[in-house]
Amino acid sequence: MENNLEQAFQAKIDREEKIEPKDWMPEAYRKTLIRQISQHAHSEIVGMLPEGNWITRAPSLRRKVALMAKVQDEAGHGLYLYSACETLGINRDTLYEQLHDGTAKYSSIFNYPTLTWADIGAIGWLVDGAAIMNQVPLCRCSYGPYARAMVRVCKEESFHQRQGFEILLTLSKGSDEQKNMLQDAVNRWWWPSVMMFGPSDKDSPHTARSMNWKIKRFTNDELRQKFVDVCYEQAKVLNVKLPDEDIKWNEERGHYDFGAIDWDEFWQVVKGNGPCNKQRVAARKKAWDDGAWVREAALAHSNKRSERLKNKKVA
Ligand code: FAQ
Repeated sequence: MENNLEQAFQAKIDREEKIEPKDWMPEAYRKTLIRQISQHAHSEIVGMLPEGNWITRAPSLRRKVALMAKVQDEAGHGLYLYSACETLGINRDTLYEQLHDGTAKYSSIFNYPTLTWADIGAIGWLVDGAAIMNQVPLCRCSYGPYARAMVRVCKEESFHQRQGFEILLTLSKGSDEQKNMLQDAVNRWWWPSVMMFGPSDKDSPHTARSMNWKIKRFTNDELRQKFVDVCYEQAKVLNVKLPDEDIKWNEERGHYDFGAIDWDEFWQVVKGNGPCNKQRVAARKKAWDDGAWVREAALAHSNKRSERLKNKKVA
């Protein structure tokens, strides 16, 4: 019986039909989606922190308004993604608990500090750029609610990428000090952005199955390569050097070769030992604790309202 259901499920995926919340699905598919979508939602919310750090110090009103809008967009992405995740039968409080107690991951990239204004540009260009590369294919993910959430997220992310690039382009035409600030930010954000795509395919335990289920449409290494190819050309426009001595065009492959990734650094950051991991989780826990009175007030209001409605019905 289970076998037949599984075959019908896979056939549906192979026909490029979407799986919806009430459809039968293997437990492992459900768990994989909860893991990936919740990690993604947490990343959006934690990702607000390094950028939020610069709202009060943005160099002009125009930059401040754009940055505030971007950070708000990330909150919105987190909310769509938590909602998509809840359709798989897990509630939001449990998801938050998993973030706070460290059982759920979020993207390694948000454990690095934002030291100068150029870092805000570098996040837009490189981090949003990497996010788009990874997320556009997720618009075709086999799970309907996730795929639909990603359509809007991607539209907004591409705008974020452009605002980041424009910040850097402005710096690239500025004083020597501004040009140095730009180069320094790219030096620090390049490799963590390249790592964002996850472990290389040979060390990625989930990729093969997720490709078969059409949750993922490309492997981590395929997406990483596309990212490097695109960024190399964009770096020329910014007149900035990517901090990789080994990056060069490979005629045979039709791609840029690039240097070795420091996987030890990646896993250290994923395991909680990056420069800002503790600070990020502490900030999220504090926000949760500080919001307790709002949750209590909202609950008291909704209990009162249902009581009133019940009394009305009885009368
Ligand atoms: N950081 O076998 P795989 C954004 C973990 S949103 C931490 O390859 P999978 C927007 C992985 O969970 C950025 N952990 O796993 C924004 C797994 O651990 P587990 C987030 C990582 O799932 C911009 C283990 O390693 N985007 O930036 C990372 O098939 C600016 C083995 O890995 C998404 O989440 C990492 N980088 O592929 C916001 C996109 N990479 O669970 C603010 C959706 C891997 O076994 C400002 N997610 N791990 O303990 C995905 O596409 C996939 O989940 C991957 C990982 C590609 C991230």
